[in-house]
Amino acid sequence: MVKKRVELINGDITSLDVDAIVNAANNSLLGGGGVDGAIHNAAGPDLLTECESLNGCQTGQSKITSGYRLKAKHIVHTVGPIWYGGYRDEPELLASCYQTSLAIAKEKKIKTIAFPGISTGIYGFPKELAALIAVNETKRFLNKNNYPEKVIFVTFSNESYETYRKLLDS
Ligand code: AR6
Repeated sequence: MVKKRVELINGDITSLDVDAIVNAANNSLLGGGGVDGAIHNAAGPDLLTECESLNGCQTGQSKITSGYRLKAKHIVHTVGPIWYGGYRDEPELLASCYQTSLAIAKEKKIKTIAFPGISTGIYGFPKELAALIAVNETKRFLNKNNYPEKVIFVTFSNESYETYRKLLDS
């Protein structure tokens, strides 16, 4: 059952002992603020060196690297859309972030992958709509695929935790 393959945690994604964590990156893949900055800080400078070899990433697409000093073995870097009011395909692009990240997890036979709320910080995507897209795309993917075995949503505030909890309980 798909419900048993989805978990929710409120906390710092960089501390998780999972096969892969997802990074809310930008098109350059060369680091930034928010969760991206936290991941680069925790993983160490070798992450930047590998990212420099990737030639960036388009919005809605994802690329994988090693996790370096993280407990997580891999980092899936996905580039969420900047919210411009919803008229520039932002929902479709955010859905694509989840689809492409999960497709990489499937291809690499990653068992457990953890997602932060892509685009919901500096990029300004409305948090409730973003959570709905995250949950719907994940359930859709897990229904059709055996990998990843488990998806963990990682929130960074009590409010976001409640938003996901309600969606996952319904
Ligand atoms: N663990 C889990 N979630 C976190 C953490 C953490 N350590 N830190 C922040 N969050 P953001 P975006 C949450 O701004 O909106 C960077 O500069 C945060 O509360 O990190 O996709 C990139 O380089 C929010 O809910 O990413 C890009 O330029 C969510 O993670 C740009 O920001 C995403 O917030 C991407 O913006």
